[in-house]
Amino acid sequence: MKLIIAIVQDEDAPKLIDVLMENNYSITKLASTGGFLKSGNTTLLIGVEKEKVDEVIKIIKEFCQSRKQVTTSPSLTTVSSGVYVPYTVEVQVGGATIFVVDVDRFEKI
Ligand code: 2BA
Repeated sequence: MKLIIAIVQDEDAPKLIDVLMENNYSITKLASTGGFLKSGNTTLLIGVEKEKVDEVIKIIKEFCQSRKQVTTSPSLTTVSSGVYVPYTVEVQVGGATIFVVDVDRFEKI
């Protein structure tokens, strides 16, 4: 068995969860926060048989899109002045960040 950990954008999560549920996958949804943007994203835990991993990833690819996001970062203008000036940074946030890990043991009690 495998555990798929998928970090997706909040906007994509509701539809993705619906489709995965319709396809009989069990899901746990966690509200998470990206370390860089410090804004909300969604982490899904999906436990599946090994043979189903590719199908789940295919569904995630289909329903999660990459988007540009703008964030503000403080920058030290000069070392001598020591002044922090905020500047905007545009980043491309991926459709999904996916980890597939081995599950040593799975039990429901
Ligand atoms: P965040 O950490 O908020 O990152 C959002 C986007 O900002 C990233 O998109 C990337 O394009 C950019 N970014 C992240 N760190 C950066 C840095 N040090 N310098 C410049 N740009 C940076 P994605 O790579 O698609 O990641 C989306 C979200 O997936 C991340 O949100 C984070 O929550 C998660 N994530 C990505 N890689 C991860 C990893 N290796 N381990 C754990 N979580 C990860």
